[in-house]
Amino acid sequence: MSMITLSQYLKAAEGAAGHGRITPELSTLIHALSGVSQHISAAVHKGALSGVLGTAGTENVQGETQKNLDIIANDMILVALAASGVVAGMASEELDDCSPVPGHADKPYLVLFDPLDGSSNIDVNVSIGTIFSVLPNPRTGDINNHSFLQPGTAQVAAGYVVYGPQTSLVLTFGNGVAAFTLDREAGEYVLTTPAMDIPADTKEFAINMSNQRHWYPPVQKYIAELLAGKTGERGKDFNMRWIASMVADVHRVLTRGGIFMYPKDLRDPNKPGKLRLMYEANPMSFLVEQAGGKSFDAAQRILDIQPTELHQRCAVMLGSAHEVQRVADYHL
Ligand code: AHM
Ligand code: MG
Repeated sequence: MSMITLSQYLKAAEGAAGHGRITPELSTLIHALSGVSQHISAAVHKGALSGVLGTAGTENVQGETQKNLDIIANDMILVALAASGVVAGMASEELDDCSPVPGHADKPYLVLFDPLDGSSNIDVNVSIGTIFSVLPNPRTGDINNHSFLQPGTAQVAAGYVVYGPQTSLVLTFGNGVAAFTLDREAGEYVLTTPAMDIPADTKEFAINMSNQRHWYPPVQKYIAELLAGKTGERGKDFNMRWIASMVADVHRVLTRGGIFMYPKDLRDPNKPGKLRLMYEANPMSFLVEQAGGKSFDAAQRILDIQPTELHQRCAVMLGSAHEVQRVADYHL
């Protein structure tokens, strides 16, 4: 079998017509992320043996308890991206404010990331991941939080790495979605799925059912019809899967279809969902749309949301086009 490594893929894409958005600088940035993700993967793989498990005893800006690995992964990515020489600033789930790279305010890219998504799964040996979103540097002077407040449609690249039974890197530059598998011995990612494609129909859904009593009526109606199965309105049985790592749940959707939902609910009307727009919902929505799927919050296409805050939250419904459209229609 002839193998295409990530380096070869990026090199070819840099020169190819129709891939105008893959500049050599963007390629350098993806190389930096690829390298650091291999170190994170190694630490995750060793688990308790590498001393990275457990709770750090601190909280992030959102009041969530930080795990040791959240902080370790965050620091590793900050260092790698700053050293890449092509990044002007970074923002992360684990940082209160953005982190400009000193002396690099003119560099072409800004990166937002969730260093270790699915934190509750770290200590129990279940798949977790790193999610990233790359934006152009608006070059309006110094880098501050405002520089990052661009809608998802402005992303020039997005992706994630899932640390599961295999470590996989899934990438888009706005021209389809490619998936790579880490060859640990060779120390490089190898192209294993050149074009991910989400089927428009599905029989699989992912939602945290324990929140059912808090949902708004459109979500109640939609999930009730899925649960009704063959004899109900939909005339088919649906299966449920919930890993509780967005990165792993979305990876399943990209691999074989499905709908993933984290709706806003009645508990706190001022909290529009749990997941974060800039470094969870936007990159995943870009990937899902590039693979032929759809992505909405409760009212609109997620990629069209104009952000007003770095850590803002939104509702998320993404995956197989027909199912996402159906539940979106119930909301509209
Ligand atoms: P995290 O970024 O702190 O790990 O939180 C986000 C995670 C998502 O990966 C996942 O979809 C969701 O939170 C799980 O929520 P729940 O605990 O309700 O199952
Ligand atoms: Mg997360």
